[in-house]
Amino acid sequence: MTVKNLRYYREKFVRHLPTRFCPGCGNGVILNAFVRALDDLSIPQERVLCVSGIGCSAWIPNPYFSGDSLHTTHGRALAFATGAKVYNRNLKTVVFTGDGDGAGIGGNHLIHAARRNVEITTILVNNMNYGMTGGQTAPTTLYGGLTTTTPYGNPENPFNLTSLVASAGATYVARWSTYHVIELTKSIKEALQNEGFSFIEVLSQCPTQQRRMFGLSGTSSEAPQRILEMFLESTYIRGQPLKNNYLYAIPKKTPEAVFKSVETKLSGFHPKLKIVDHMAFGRIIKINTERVEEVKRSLKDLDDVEKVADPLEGKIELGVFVKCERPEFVKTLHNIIERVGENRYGV
Ligand SMILES: Cc1ncc(C[n+]2csc(CCOP(=O)(O)OP(=O)(O)O)c2C)c(N)n1
Ligand code: SF4
Ligand SMILES: [Mg+2]
Repeated sequence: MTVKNLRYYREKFVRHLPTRFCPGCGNGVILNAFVRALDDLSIPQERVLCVSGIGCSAWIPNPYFSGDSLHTTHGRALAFATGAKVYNRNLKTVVFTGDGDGAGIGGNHLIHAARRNVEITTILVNNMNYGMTGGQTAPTTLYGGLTTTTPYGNPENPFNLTSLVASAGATYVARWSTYHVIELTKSIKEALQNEGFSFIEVLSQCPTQQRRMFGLSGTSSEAPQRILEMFLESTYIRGQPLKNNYLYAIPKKTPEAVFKSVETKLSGFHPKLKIVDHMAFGRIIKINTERVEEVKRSLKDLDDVEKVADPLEGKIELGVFVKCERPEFVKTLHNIIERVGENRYGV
């Protein structure tokens, strides 16, 4: 990936308008990764059509991307994009959608576009809630998550979107987060070159709504950084060597209140302790140690600790999950149209 001056990308690819995104929102990071991918592949803007539905994430291309875009109705971006692609196969058609837009109201379009293997790159911004309308629960909200419609915790389990889309038939499927910008940019480049349906889920920070969701009680200005660090803490990358020299203590009270007793209990092991935010467990104590099994045993009889979690417990897998070839819908459709014109039957 070649890295140019930020001003270059801004002048070339971004409309100069006041931003509507809240401070620290992940949507700007995703636009940034997208335009870098286009630039790296030397895809001219005139060859790109961005399509979006409704939601904060739908604003990434429209109005901010300086190129053709179609801002459609809630959940229907993929239906519009399919029509556009059938009409003009030469367009690089890219859908920006949210988790509510793409997996809730538009969930059916998503699985069928994947099944058909339509050559569309879909970037689904998963901020785990309906950001634009005030932080309601989405089909991606984590179990127990606090949203405005689940103030006592979400009773539902979230979709595993990459598994869903992979099993529906997409030929490129990946998941990254707004922390993993280099990998995300590389993935967008791969998706844009795939002759078929490409799907990238991006875990994205929505400080405005996720402060409540993840119980981040600090100031609003520190939330974006804390959420990004939480994405790093709560994920692992498929195929990369995993560290096993740490574990987590999930406290019964606040981690600050329990820190001292954990430190005292483990003093003989000389571990490094740190309070971290974790998507599955909230604010917990991370214990770095080479003597994991002994530390685990020692913490078992500490009253202040609810549970000890292994490194991978509750973590979300990132990476590229599918990269394969299958007949593409629009190409097949045009072949059929040609055969109909020539009155030829059969495949
Ligand atoms: C048919 C219809 N139903 C409901 C709405 C209200 N609405 C606007 S945006 C939105 C949710 C968007 O959530 P998501 O796709 O996750 O986008 P985010 O704002 O989180 O990026 C809803 C329900 C609408 N605009 N149209
Ligand atoms: S509500 Fe969330 S997703 Fe929407 S602009 Fe604000 S931070 Fe971004
Ligand atoms: Mg959302």
